[in-house]
Amino acid sequence: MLIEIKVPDVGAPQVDVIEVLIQAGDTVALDQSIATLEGDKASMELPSTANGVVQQVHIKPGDKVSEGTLIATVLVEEAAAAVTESAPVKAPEVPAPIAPPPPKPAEPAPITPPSVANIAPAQPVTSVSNPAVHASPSVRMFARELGVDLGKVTVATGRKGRILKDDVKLFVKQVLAEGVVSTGGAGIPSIPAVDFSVFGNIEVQKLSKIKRLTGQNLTRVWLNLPMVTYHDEADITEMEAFRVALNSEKAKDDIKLTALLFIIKALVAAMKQFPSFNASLSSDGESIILKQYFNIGIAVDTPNGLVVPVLRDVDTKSINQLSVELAGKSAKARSGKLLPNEMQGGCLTISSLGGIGGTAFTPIVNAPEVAILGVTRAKMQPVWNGKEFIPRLMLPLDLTYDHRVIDGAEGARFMAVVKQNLSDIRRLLL
Ligand code: CAO
Repeated sequence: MLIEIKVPDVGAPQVDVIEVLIQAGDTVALDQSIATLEGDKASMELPSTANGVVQQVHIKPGDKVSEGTLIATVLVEEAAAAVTESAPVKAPEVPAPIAPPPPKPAEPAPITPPSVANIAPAQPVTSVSNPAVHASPSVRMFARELGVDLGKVTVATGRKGRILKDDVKLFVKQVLAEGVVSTGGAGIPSIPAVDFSVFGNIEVQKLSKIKRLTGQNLTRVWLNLPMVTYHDEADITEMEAFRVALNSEKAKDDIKLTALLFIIKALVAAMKQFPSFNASLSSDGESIILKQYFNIGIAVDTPNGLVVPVLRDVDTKSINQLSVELAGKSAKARSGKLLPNEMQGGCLTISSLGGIGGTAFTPIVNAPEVAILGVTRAKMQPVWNGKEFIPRLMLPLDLTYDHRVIDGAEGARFMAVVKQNLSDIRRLLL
């Protein structure tokens, strides 16, 4: 026989239909939620009053209904009908507040120890009952079952910003695809998803694995390290003349010396004077680990993204040796053949955009290292020598450091020594 399920006394003259949870052909059980209604003060799940098969659904989201409005017709077995017809309507268990209380201030991000590995560990999604979010009890239950914190679901496609089941599913899909929770653990809301196709034609390209891992690592560093970037310029006029002379001598060999090789040497000489630049913060943040080896990472631009091969024991190698090693490692990096151990153990990194251009930029520290040196294009500039302006080749340098380990004055002093070493490379012999 056919049973009509109607809106019971909901304590309000009229309520809105927020979600319809059944469709024709569905089998419903007694007490199963079939729709979500929302009044001025609360939202409620409407339970089925019958066991059977839905024949027709008479409401849709957005409808206004009142006591007695027909919700659905359900075909039930004769025997069950006698029992189910008189089933009472269940009062809503946990009414969701309509006006959410103001959100709690975000908790500060825990400073997690940086790790050498590039892959951020996947954060488990936590099950947190968050009364401030706007969602029906059935969606809350669904989220609880999946262990999803509704507070982290930023796409809410329901009316008045209500989170629907599909929004929770989308969130879970995104988390699984990314391997991490996109909020980055600092209580920072993630950037909402936008359907760009609404504004014009689009093409979706998958990020390379290197780009995805680099992105995760950079985000982690950005959130964990208080970074400062200090800009300065080194006069490399003499160094450049020497470099050009050496290169013309070596024209018959395959070796080409670029400014970067001298910068590597100048940096290592400064690190010897400032051990805190050749250090890492211990994982508990209580001490500094000073390194007695000098390995320099070089950021290399490859078709698949940024990779950082490490030149080991730079202090023991000549500029010629370093030139061969850098050429070999950057070629390997560009052809994707660099081995993982060739990218590990760096003490400090150089990111040189000098071959491309630029006047300054703010590189991000390659944690757990404590600093990174950025280099942009050297340029002839008029420099005042006390009597007149003379043309000098000036190299822009950008030093970003972890302010937990390095103070501003120390950063400036370190940079002064790097500059001095580059301006008079005889100092590298000392
Ligand atoms: N000022 C002026 N000219 C410079 C220069 C500088 N600071 N640095 C390099 N050049 C010149 C070189 O002398 C060379 O000139 P010639 O062709 O006339 O000989 C030319 O620019 C190209 O140099 P290069 O880039 O091939 O060589 P390099 O040793 O300077 O750098 C490497 C090697 C691997 C670091 C570089 O090729 C590279 O990949 N840089 C990009 C790094 C990067 O992407 N950093 C960003 C990280 S943050 O996203």
